[in-house]
Amino acid sequence: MHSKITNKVQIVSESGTYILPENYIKGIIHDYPNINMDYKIISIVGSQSSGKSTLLNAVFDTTFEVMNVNDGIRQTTKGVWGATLPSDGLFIMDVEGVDSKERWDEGAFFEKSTSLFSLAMSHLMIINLWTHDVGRFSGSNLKLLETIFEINFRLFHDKPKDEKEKASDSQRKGLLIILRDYNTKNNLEVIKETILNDIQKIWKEIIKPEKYREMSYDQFFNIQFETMAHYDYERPLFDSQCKELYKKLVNQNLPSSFFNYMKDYTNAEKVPVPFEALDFYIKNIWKTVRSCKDIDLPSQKIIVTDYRCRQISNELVKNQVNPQLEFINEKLNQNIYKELKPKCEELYNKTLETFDAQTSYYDQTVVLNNRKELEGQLKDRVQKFLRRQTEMIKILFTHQTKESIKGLKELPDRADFYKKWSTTKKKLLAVMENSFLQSDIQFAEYDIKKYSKELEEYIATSLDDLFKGELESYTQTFFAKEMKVFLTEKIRSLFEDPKIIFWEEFNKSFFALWKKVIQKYETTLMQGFNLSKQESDKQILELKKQVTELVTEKILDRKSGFIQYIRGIFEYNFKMHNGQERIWANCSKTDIANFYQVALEFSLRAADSFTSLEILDPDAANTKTDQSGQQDVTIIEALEFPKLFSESECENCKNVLKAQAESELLTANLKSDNATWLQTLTKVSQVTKLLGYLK
Ligand SMILES: Nc1nc2c(ncn2[C@@H]2O[C@H](COP(=O)(O)OP(=O)(O)OP(=O)(O)O)[C@@H](O)[C@H]2O)c(=O)[nH]1
Ligand SMILES: [Mg+2]
Repeated sequence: MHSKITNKVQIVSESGTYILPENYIKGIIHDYPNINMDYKIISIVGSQSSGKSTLLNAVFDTTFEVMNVNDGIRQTTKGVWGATLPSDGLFIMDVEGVDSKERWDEGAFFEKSTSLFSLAMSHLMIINLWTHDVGRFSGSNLKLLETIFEINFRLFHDKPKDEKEKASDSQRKGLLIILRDYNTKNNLEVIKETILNDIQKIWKEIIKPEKYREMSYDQFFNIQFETMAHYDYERPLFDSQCKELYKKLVNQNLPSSFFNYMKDYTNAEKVPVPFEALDFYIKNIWKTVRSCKDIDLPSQKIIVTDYRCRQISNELVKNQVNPQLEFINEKLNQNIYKELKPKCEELYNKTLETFDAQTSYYDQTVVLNNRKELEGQLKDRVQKFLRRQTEMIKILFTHQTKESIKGLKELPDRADFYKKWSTTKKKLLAVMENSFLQSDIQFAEYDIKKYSKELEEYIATSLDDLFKGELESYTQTFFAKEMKVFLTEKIRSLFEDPKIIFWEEFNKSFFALWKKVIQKYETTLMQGFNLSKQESDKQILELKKQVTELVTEKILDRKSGFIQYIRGIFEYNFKMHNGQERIWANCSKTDIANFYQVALEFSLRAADSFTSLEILDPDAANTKTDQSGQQDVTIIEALEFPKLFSESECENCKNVLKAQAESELLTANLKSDNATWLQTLTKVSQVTKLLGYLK
């Protein structure tokens, strides 16, 4: 007749301790997972030794302790017991009888506790009454009903819904009054009326909280009746009534089902909590009952849901998440982890999927809060991973950038520098960006773009700086190798030549050199460094600047010996002719004055020429031509030359030169005069000699 029954189990001990074994509910849910959202709890209360356990055993085939007649009238069921009929979706609770003689002072409190507990837990509470007690209601029977009504107020905080909605109100409890030892001499209708009148009376008399004052008892309870024949005297009838009772308790589709009033309830309304959380729910309610606090079933549901969600979440973290995190952590300890994104995403999705599946039975608002917490935990951990990963990417690419720069610097020439430089830059940026993209985990909400941008900037700036530096150093090297040595030597030799005006000769040599080398320089700039004509011209100007700096430096080096240098020019031009020293004695005063004039003017011009740099621009496109048809001087444009010697320095030098020149002139004239006098003397002596001959 009955489905398999799990062993009876004690829920609350005789002393009032919650003792349901931890794995009891787990074991049932493991074997009968369908029970989770489809079960009902039935409890039985009534006076001691009123055949409660006997009835449960007869209806459900359970094995609750029953009194042995030979032991006399003594209490049998201690505390609260339970048994599950998994295939029928029933959880039966057998409760210690009320009015027990064994419990003296503590008795009333214990009775109230077990009654409140049974009422809180049950969908249907069976109230076991002796038929012959009805009408001459003994104190204990009345007291029991009164207790049930009173304690019911402690189950809820909120008002039940209004009259119309009461049928679907899950807060409504089923009360099944079973009349024992009922026989045909009794009149059920009269008995029912008697009981209902008594109930009405009790309801009126009990003290109701303000908010419930206007409500009737059937807004809280669905009261039904059932009769049972005498167990000993009418056993066949008793047994068939038990079978009927079983059907009405198990088959909700029967019109006579005791759970008919629940047929419109939603699944969530039907069960207080999923069966898997029943142990925690029972424990919690018992704890609340014993601490004399109001129960408030709706918040108990939330507490249990919250607890279960936490438990599910913790178990997931422990069994699924942590090992995976540890695995990823290990990988990150070694290096950048390429699989970080897919691994983390898979972990995140799978964990939440499992969480959702396991919590689908619970109140979703509570579930959602817990889900968010779990999401947050996962996000936190993954963010930490991302921090490490991005740090490693940064280190890697900083290193790679430095290595690339080293490689570019070490290139043997600059013939295709730009090509190699830009390939390196593009490749570095692309690989770097890809590394970050591979670590872009959406759910972690980690601003990876910020890091990628930072690194992008670093790489770009480093390579751009390298480019600028290389360009500059190429110019420097080019100047040093191709121009400096030659020009230095040239300047030195020009200063040793008194026959020339410095700039005229310098520019000739400079132009020749420029013509020889500039093509190579320009080609490297435009092909090797990919400069535009304009950029290249700018760079060429840079080269010209180097030339002017070198010339300036070399001229200024000679500042202290400048007067001597100019004097050298004067002396050479005055005193020498075709590499031979002039013989003043052979020169007329007029000649001397002429030589003097030419040499002085030349040396003064030489002195004047050093007041400014007069390096001509070898690239001057439009050299001006003056009226005489001679090309004008076109100084290298766009460069600010320092003055070599100031006007006054030059003037001073010229004055010194003039003074010295005059003294030279004097000497020359004197030598010439002496020669004339000597000549005269010689002539005189010759005349004298001749005269002597004539004598
Ligand atoms: N008159 C009568 N006696 C019954 C009936 N059912 C059981 N008994 C007897 O009543 C006695 C008590 O039975 P239990 O089933 O242990 O009663 P109980 O209400 O569970 O008792 P506690 O758990 O101690 O409160 C036993 O001796 C049964 O034989 C019944 O229908 N009519
Ligand atoms: Mg019993």
